[in-house]
Amino acid sequence: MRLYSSPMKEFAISERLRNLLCRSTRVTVLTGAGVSAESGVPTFRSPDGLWAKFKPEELATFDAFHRNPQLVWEWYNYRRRLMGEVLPNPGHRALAEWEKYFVDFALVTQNVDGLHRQAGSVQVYELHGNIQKNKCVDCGKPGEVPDVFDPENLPCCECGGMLRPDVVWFGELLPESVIEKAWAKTEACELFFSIGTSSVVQPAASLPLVAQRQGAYMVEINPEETPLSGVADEVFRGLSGDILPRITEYFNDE
Ligand code: BV8
Ligand code: ZN
Repeated sequence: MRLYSSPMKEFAISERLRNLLCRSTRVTVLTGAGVSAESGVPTFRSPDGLWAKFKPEELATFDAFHRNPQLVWEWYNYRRRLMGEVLPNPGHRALAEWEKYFVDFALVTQNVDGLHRQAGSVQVYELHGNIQKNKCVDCGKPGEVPDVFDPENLPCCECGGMLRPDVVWFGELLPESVIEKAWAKTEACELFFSIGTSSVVQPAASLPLVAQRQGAYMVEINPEETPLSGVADEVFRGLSGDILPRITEYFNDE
């Protein structure tokens, strides 16, 4: 395992990665909240992260929504407003470039902020859903929710069921078709990047290990140590918005 740390004055990549960037066709990337941090979206588990103020079991579970839908809607509306004000950063834009460069590129994200698509990525597998979408608790149909609504008058579906954010909460299964495709792309890839994730939330955190076990070269990009750092083939200790554009410079660098 090779480690390159920030500040990336003397940025370099291994000969192995340089060759893989020029020769690989099947490349899969997993991103987490860290990729959106430089856009101003707070991450979940860093000291100033979203969870610092709340506990996951308080907000991102169906029980929490059932117990206190007002509080959960308040939190999602706060995050929706925040995500309406932020823009993709150089890390998102670099990954949109990568999709054009590699023949079979898959972008698997845990993020619900939609910033990858906003940056131009097309083939995005949103493991945990999308914060801008809503669905009915009873019939599952999508539904529109006004930006601002009276917490005493929560949004409902035409069938009478309550509407909820269409994201995957703790204890809920990931959308079957999405996780199946993400898993298949992970099992088939030659090169796998795990970027901006604390590698804690399952089943997403298993993907880099599944890739490595089937023979892919597994790279981590994160300013901090994670449970994955010790087993990754190469680690870039820095910010994705800085490192991803630098790695892109090695494309076609025969
Ligand atoms: C499921 C959507 C089957 C909502 C989210 C095994 C043991 C214990 C528990 C479990 C287990 N297996 C399953 C579970 C349960 C649970 C789980 O994993 N719990 C964890 C806490 C242990 N998993 C589930 O419930 C999943 N469902 O498994 O179904 C099942 C069913 C019943 C019972 C068991 C199993 C569903 C998980 C989905 C939860 N939904 N989000 C919403 O967003 O509102 S998770 C939430 O965490 C977000 O999606 C987030 O993306 C995700 C992961 O967090 P990260 O993205 O990694 O963000 P984090 O802040 O943690 O880290 C940011 C990183 O970026 C840091 O490392 C930081 O250093 C770095 N960084 C910061 N700045 C930068 C940077 N990196 C690069 N550049 C920068 N500039
Ligand atoms: Zn309904």
